[in-house]
Amino acid sequence: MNAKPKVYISKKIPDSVLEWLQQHCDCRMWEGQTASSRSGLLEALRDVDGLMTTGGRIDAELLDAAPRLKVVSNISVGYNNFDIEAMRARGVIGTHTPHVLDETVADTVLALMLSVARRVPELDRFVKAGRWKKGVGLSDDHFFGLDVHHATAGIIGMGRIGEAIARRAVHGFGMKLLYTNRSRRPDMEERYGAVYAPLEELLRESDFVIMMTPLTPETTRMIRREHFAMMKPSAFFINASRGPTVDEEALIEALRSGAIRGAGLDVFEVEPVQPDNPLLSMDNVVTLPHIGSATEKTRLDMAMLAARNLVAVLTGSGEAYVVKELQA
Ligand code: 8YV
Repeated sequence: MNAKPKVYISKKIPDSVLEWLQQHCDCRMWEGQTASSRSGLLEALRDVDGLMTTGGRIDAELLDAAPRLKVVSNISVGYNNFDIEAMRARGVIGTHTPHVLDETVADTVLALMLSVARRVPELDRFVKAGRWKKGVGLSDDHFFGLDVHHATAGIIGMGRIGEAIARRAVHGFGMKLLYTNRSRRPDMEERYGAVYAPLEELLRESDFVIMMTPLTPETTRMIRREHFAMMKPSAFFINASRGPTVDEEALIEALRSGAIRGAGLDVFEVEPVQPDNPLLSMDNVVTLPHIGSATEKTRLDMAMLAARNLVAVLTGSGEAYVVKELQA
């Protein structure tokens, strides 16, 4: 009988997934609470056939330290951590976890929209600080927010998650929908009345600008100072894609100057976000620690799909979600 392929798991995964993986592979898992050091990771990869990971950079240095490596299985849908050229040059396959997180991330986006527009965290702090001394009257407009229902949402990046947001926005909140995407989506236009718009038009007309595009060289710093200047002063900027799709300095400036009304952010240029980041002291900004997909069920589903992807590539049996740039 052939020896089982060796795999290294660089972050703790649920027991049930590890047990399943152990039936097919000889597994070693990083047990630390914080991420392993880069040198420790490279050392661990010396004799493995597969790596299961979340987000660490997969570049030439790492690949050269892992001469047997055949597959890197990301426990995420995004794969901007892959150096595609370096992986292609060495024939290393990369897989990811699409589909299973779409609805959960869309829920997070709606949570950010509602939270920032209706000022939920800010007013929660107000109540808990014992500052609620009288009823909120008709003229107490410093407590008022803006409506989400029937507002206009502009989705930048109309993929699977964008569609799940569109469904909630249109069917749940009666919103009007604009979108930009690499290619037109007639299905979205028919199903949700979504209107395909050039970026500038979307920015000018949306009450909520929602970043959902993957991070690629083309989308890096796609939204800059001039783009915030085009947005309505009453508009909210929502980012649940990747921090570097936006010039964060420009976002900070737009929030400070009142060029836009607020922001809901699950992602940042540097993560974990630095404690002195000005975004953290703004009442009109709602922040989350990159938890778009973080529900119990979805994180379990993602880990299981990543495990299945790994085994499918290593054993040559079953389908794997190989990222499109590395497909044969
Ligand atoms: C991940 C994500 O959980 O899937 C993605 O691309 O952003 C999240 O779902 C994140 O990468 C951390 O592992």
